[in-house]
Amino acid sequence: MQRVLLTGAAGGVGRRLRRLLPPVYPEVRLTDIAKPPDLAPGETFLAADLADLAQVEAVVDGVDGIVHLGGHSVEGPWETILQANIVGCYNLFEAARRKGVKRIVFASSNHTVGFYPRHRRIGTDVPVRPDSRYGVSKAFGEALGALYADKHGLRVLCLRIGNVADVPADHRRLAIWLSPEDLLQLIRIGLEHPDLRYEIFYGASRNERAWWDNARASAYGYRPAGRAEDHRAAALAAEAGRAPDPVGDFFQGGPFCSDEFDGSTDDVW
Ligand code: 15L
Repeated sequence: MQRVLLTGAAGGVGRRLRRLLPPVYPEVRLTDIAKPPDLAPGETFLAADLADLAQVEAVVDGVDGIVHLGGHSVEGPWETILQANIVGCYNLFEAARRKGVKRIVFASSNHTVGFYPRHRRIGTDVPVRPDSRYGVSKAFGEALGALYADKHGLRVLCLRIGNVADVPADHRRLAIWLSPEDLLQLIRIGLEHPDLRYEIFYGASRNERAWWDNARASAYGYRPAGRAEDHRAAALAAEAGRAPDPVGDFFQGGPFCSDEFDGSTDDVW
């Protein structure tokens, strides 16, 4: 794997990966809708709007693998999600097919399964239970990845990312935190593992409070090094003064579940 494209390079996760990818991959091309303000002299950047297929084809041309972080990374109005995450994700997979790209690592999200309760441990084989339009768009991306793997032979790894940060930010993130270094380990499996065709992994570090069974990732050799509990005191201190959220605190997706929740059904509990 020589030439790698990183979409969403200007975002928080993209910024962290820009430090970690170049020592591993000789040629990293960055893209986003607008140039990152902190672009370093050696970094190669090409702007593209994911909603424009011709622009996406131009940026994927000549790369071997793609790490697709691009799109809208939280809940948003339907039009925003539609263009950035549905149309944008389709354009990315279709452009990759047309240009002969071999592998895609797709940044999916824990919000594909956010309406599972926290007391339930789930693998990646459960039906999706999205907690937002954003979560639905990520489930769409996972399905699209399966289509392009089965029909067109792309090798695709979908990462249901918890929360990428230098340290876990709060109580919920103690269960779902993913260190940037562990994310790199997962990406390397997606871009390099010879047996990988299509898989879904959870993007989480070695978190003792995890709600997820990440056996598929372990089977491919994932050995996370980050341990959320090492940061427990600071994460719990960050909770001080937070108002209780009965819906968000019960379900895995947290505030994405309580946002717009209208309480009109008991079946979800
Ligand atoms: C996500 O999918 C978001 O991209 C990220 O910004 C966080 O909100 C994260 O989920 C989370 O669940 O904490």
